[in-house]
Amino acid sequence: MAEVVTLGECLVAFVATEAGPLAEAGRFDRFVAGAEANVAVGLSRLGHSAAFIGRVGADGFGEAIRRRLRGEGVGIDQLATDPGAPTGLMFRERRTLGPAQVVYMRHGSAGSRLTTEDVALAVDGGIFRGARWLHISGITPALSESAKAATFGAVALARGAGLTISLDVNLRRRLWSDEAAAPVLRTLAEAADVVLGSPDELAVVAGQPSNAAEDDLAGVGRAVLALGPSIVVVKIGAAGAWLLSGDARDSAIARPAIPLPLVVDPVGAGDAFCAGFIAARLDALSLAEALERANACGAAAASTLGDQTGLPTSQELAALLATGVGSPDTIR
Ligand code: KDG
Repeated sequence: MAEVVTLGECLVAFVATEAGPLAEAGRFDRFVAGAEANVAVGLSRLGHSAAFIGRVGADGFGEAIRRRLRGEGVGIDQLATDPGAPTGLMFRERRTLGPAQVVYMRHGSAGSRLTTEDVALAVDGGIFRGARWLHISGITPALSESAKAATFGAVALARGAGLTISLDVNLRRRLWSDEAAAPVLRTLAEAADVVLGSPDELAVVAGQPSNAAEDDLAGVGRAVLALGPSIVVVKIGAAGAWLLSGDARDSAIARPAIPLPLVVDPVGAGDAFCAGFIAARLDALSLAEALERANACGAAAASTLGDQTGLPTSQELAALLATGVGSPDTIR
């Protein structure tokens, strides 16, 4: 029995050990990644049970994912092994300046072959029994038509089961264009209770140009809120986070980020943020406290290499919140 259910593609990520262009990268560290799996691990470390629906290939990478998720206490009874396709992989360079290049090897992967039947089987198997929350991201519907249908299927079944639904927009422009993504993400946002995203992602959900939030962030937030969710959370990275809720349409809550002395690897920080936010809401904390926890989890993740490495435990999070600063010396 898990409090939070999520679904998507869990990948193996190879991250260059040294900063520099991918063309020159000769050594890589191997990590388990994938936005929704990162959230599940984040929740588990924060003391909340999470289960993951997905597929991996019948290969060593799939086994690495199983071992990792199982070891973190994530429920993987509904993580199927697909003998007909490999586990998805990604390669990432590291940059000290400018955006880092990512190469996916996930087209036709096992994870992208998720189906509505997989979700229905998981639900018939009782995955929603005792669950309170479904978390989805905008990556899964970008993977394939069947994964898109699986995402919508999960949302419909979760709605019927009375779960709270969160959508992390996670617009991946290497998987689809803004034009292709907008109507799909919008429909998912309409069905969600909580929508989280960066300003440009939320603008796309709102049907506006991706730079619309530069001039009118509040307008973009309100446009997403008008689609139906009761909470819209804007992740602004180093500038912290901001939210609008249906209870207080005109008054936003903003919280600053924890200043980091060094951003080691920002990838996965958004997932850590989601885990912190969901965990706080499950703990019945206020929206402001949820933002503070989310920011702290994001900072902790960005301070280490790999998506899941720095996801804090409850004790680590408490220590970070108590000191409130990002110097490694202050994290006890
Ligand atoms: O949020 C981190 C993810 O972007 C990363 O783990 C890989 O899921 C991934 C994706 O599709 O980009």
